[in-house]
Amino acid sequence: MRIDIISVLPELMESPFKASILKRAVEKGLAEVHFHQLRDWSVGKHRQVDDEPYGGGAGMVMMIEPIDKCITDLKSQRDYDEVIYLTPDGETLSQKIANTLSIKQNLIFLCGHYKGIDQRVRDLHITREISIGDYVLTGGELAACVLADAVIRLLPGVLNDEQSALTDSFQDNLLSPPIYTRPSEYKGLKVPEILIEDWLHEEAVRITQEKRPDILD
Ligand code: 6GU
Repeated sequence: MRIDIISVLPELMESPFKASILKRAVEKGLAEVHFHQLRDWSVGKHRQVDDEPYGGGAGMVMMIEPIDKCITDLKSQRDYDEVIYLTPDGETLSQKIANTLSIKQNLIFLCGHYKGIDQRVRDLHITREISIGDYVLTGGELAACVLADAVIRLLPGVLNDEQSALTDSFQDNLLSPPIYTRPSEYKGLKVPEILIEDWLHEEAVRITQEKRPDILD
């Protein structure tokens, strides 16, 4: 999968892909994430990407021209399955949406800023609008990272068996049960007996498998 992220603040999004599971996914070539500084497609010498809204009102609007140029340029290089605009008035992100996007090849994420983007960008290029919840962030960048994380971890080969996405909360409409690890008692707080019994049984099976597989049924 390839994700192209268009933003006025690409540097805000670099670290999530430089650690842990996402880093490994990128290193293994399972996911490619490319950042594009929108100002590189601005026209004037001031690298302007926003302007006042027609009809007045507070806040600035992201201009059509730099965004259209950037997306058109990307589209000339490959076909994109979706051009996603990250915006608080989009469809709320869910596991189902992440699953759907995880089988796509090429995605564009456009991060909104200020009061939003010129409506004509939406009409011309945007195929899907996604929000990560009912609250307002300073821009779409953190939301783009959340979406990329939710999608990339589902790509085959990204998680190992123990981390398997199939046992995730939400994947089967069941939340995860409470889990525990050692010590069995901490400041009087105990791990439920039954889990210790299960663990003892598993240990017995494991040791038998190792030493006397012939007596196991
Ligand atoms: Cl995608 N963008 C912004 N600016 N705020 C949000 C959001 C997106 N999703 C939830 N809040």
